[in-house]
Amino acid sequence: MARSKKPDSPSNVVYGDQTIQRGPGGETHQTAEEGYDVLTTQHGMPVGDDQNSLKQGDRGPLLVEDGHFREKIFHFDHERIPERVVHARGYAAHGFFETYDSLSAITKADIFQRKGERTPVFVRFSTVAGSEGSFDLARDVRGFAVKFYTKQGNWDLVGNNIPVFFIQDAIKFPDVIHAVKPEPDKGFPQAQSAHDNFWDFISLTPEAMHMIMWVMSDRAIPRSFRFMQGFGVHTFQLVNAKGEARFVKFHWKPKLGMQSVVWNEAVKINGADPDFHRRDLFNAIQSGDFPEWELCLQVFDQDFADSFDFDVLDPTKLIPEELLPATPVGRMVLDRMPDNFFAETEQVAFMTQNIVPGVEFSNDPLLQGRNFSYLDTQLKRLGSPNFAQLPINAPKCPMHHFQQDGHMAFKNPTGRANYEPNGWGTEAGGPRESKELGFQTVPQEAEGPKVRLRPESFADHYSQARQFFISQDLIEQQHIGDALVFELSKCAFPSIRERMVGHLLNIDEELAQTVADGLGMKALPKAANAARPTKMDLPASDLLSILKNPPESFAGRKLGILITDGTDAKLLAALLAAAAAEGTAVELIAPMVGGVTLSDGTIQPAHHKIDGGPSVLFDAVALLPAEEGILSLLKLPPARDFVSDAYAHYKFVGFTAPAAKLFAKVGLPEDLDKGFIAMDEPADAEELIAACRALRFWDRPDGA
Ligand code: HDE
Repeated sequence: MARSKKPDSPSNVVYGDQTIQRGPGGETHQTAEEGYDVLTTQHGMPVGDDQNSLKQGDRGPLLVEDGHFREKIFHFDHERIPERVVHARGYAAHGFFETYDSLSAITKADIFQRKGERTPVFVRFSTVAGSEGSFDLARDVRGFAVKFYTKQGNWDLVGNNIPVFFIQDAIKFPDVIHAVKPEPDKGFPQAQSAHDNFWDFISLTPEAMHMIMWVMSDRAIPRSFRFMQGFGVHTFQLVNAKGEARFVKFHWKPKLGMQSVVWNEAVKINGADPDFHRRDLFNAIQSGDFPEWELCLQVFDQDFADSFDFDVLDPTKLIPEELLPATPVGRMVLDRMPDNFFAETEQVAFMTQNIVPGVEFSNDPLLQGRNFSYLDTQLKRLGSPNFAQLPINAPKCPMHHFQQDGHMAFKNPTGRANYEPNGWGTEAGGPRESKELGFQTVPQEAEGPKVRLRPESFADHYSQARQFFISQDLIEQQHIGDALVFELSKCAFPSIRERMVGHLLNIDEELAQTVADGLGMKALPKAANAARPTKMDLPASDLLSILKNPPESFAGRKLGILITDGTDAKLLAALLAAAAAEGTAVELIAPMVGGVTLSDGTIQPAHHKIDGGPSVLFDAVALLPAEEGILSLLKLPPARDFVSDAYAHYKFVGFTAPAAKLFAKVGLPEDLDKGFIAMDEPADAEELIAACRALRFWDRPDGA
């Protein structure tokens, strides 16, 4: 074995105001003597050297007695917990729920008793199919899970951004999830429904058709979490102090309105910024632009439920708001990011069975099945029955019980009473049940034989699918058709495509024909056998459309401004001021991140180098190049993509005259449409921002 060489100490280096000490091998030593805390092991022993493991001789071998090395690597090896089996990729924030008025007439839930009262919440948004490291803009349902830390315990409203679901009975959940996840022999595709297994299952599952209309719509590619609605999906019950129960459906409505991206944009965003939705929520909250939703309730009784042909216990159905308005009862504001992603976002354990007095389940078989699932999954993920002791899961109200011990028990009872009844009195005897304050299930009749049967009232699979489709704006209908063609084109088996078109024939013949044409089918297949014929006369519900319910402002959105050397400083300042007045965020893009020299000689740093700030990351763009800067832009492919993508994605584009050269280079029509706003002088800045309130210029015939 080679003898060790004599250490030859390299000299220390100076970075700014810091002197970094170098060891003999050139390694960095920043020591506590320089004012830092002393680094210790988990057991508190101060560490003398965190750069080198203990070796016999300076070139090894390693020694087993190095406890610090062993502990550090051991802990690292165990850093991961199992990701969620569904909804693995998520992002969360803290905030509060504020009750508008007392709802004591319909529920005794403490959270709804007092006007203006604020209850802390933790909200996690997620995609369903992808793994933890997948990209944000998958075409997928989004989870919308809210934990209310009420004074009567935690209430978890574990919902989605779509008000209906794929299946009617929880026993089918493993099947639908297996089908959408990567195919087991191949291990791909990741975070995508565009593959044979998914469409094979779906095309054999007529009850999924209503949900399929939603997941093929723009709802499945939201612009960000801040622009999504949320839904409790199932019918729940509210119970008042008199024990009177009513049905309820929960809706969350975003203050900023709804907004989605277009599919071609989604595909490119996933490459440019896989964390697009995470970054959006993080940046909005950190900059004080707190997202807000209203909680709205559809409350109804059994007679109203009986007035429908469908069953309110069927989670593939919704109640149109035109028939029963959703009344706002409070608002939720997200105003604080977690301190630590793992401790809070990863370890938060939502469970549908977490309800509070005044809220009860219905007999929806999907909800009932979920109530079994979530406790199991948390034990698997968090590894101990004490997961409710983790700070993110612990209630913020007093908590007393006799459960004890187990892995990682760190809140332990004192005293001798760990059972009841006991005779140790109020001082030492521990807690007791309360008929008055405690949860009492409202007594409800149940009857019938034990059966494995799907009720007949669940049999109409097409009427509401059709109703959703005809409620959409024409552009949205076209997107649904495009999405179906895209997804089914990824299926290698023609039989699967045909089965799907067979279902579409029961929803809307024109849609079926469009999809068949888009797939290059020579003839239409037979319509699928329907357990119940489609009701053709259900009226459109405009409130189901995103585009029919536009926002009034460009607030909360983002403008990307491309600048070069020589950009007019006054024009830029005017645009920044107009955006700030609207509440629009701005990011600057330049050929180099170090920035440009503006017309008045000031150096303006940029947020992005041009290839790191493509136009897909912004809701609208402005190109403010000067003559002296345009020539270099013409040579840059990312600058050309910046323009052609903004055009194809129907974006509003503000521009100075020199930008016309770039437009010509990428082949935009000479006669620019009204989505292009010329910016000759500072006053034009407001015109651009005003135009952007429409979010997109859909009248561009050759958009993506
Ligand atoms: Fe879930 N679901 N789910 N789900 N679900 C989970 O619980 C399950 C369903 C939803 O951000 C799991 O903690 C079954 C409908 C959200 O942490 C698991 C069924 C809706 C989240 C589970 C459903 C949801 C989950 C996996 C069929 C909308 C993420 C990890 C009966 C109303 C919560 C976990 C978070 C998570 C089971 C159907 C929403 C395995 C069995 C319907 C938002 O327990």
